[in-house]
Amino acid sequence: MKPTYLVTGGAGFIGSWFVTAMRQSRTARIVNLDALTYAGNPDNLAELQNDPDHILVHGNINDGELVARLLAEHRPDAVVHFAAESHVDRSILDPDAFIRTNVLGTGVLLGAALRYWNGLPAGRKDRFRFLHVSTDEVFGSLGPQDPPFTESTPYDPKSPYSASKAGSDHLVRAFFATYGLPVLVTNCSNNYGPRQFPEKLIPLMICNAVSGKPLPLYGKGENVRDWLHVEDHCAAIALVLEKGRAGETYLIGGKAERTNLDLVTSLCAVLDRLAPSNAGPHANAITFVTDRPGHDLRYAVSPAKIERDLGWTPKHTLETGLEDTVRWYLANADWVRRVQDGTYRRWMEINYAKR
Ligand code: NAD
Ligand code: TDX
Repeated sequence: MKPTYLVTGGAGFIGSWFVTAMRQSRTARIVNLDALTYAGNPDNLAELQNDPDHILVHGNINDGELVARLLAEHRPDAVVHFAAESHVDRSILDPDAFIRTNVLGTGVLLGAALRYWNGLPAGRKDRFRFLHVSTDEVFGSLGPQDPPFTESTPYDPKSPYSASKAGSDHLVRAFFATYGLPVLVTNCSNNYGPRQFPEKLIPLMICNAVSGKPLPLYGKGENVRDWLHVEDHCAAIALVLEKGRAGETYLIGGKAERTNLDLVTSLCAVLDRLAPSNAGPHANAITFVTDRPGHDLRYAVSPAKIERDLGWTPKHTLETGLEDTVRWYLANADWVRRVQDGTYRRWMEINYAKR
């Protein structure tokens, strides 16, 4: 019989890619618990509209009774936990929501999962997994010449977002060490691809460029990120779920480090080909604005362990991935328009007007 996964945050960017991939490959039946915050979008799940094996539940991971009821009713074989507040700039302006969802919410989910797991019969108990999706930002910032993060890099988070994710990682690991709950933790680098909310660097730059707005780079654009296509990330998560060892952490990275300036310049070159502007090259719109406070200089991830132990390799290159992503945003102007509602415009005003 097909397994059932309880997925949290499956209407967001990465979660919706994972859920859609799991349903298209008929790997699992999905119960998708999502609070549908500004970042959660049922449009992201349009392909699954008539799929009886995808059940979208509008609810909060902090609601322990709801989580317990979903576990009792659907008897999942795994919990795959994506739900989080995920944008660093928002965490700087309002850390409370990050502590509530990322730390407390993960705690509620773990508590409910543990009680459910304790009641499972032996065979199912052995096979059960709680997979926690986390970020490379928990490791802090690298200098230009430092080797990339590995599974043994000490935690050193710097933003309220990364600190809240670090808190959730520690809770997840503690439930393994203390109670034996079979957990898996993945920490990945910056994702990109279709359906990413246009508050994050790449979709923000594409959306601003096509509407003739400035392209705001924080500081001097010197910060370095390691870019991973969301489809490669989701394939890695599926592999960790299937073959990963309980209690282990796996780092996932795209081996594609770029300064923000280099990345946005490449993006502008793609846009010049696919959506040329009458005002001249898109790169002319790059504007250097006040830096993000506590802005981590560089993230880079070594995926050596997941490559060696589980045989994962990314199939996208950054060059083709960026071009596909630009094409998607150009072809999906309706999706973009629908997410750029009043709340979005207020966020753009709050974050960029005074920079
Ligand atoms: P996202 O912001 O696009 O989506 C988050 C989803 O979680 C939304 O659907 C939202 O409605 C839901 N959600 C938020 N609070 C909730 C709550 N209290 N209860 C239930 N649902 C809730 O985020 P994303 O970019 O898809 O990231 C998914 C996960 O991956 C997060 O845990 C994030 O920390 C992690 N991650 C993201 C990246 C990245 O580059 N985007 C990189 C590394 C790790
Ligand atoms: O307008 C901008 N200008 C700019 O220069 C924005 C939104 C970002 N930036 C810079 C800040 C970062 O150096 O671009 C880089 C990427 O920024 P974000 O897209 O906000 O991502 P980042 O802060 O690196 O965090 C992301 O990767 C790790 C995700 O948002 C996290 O959820 C994930 O954990």
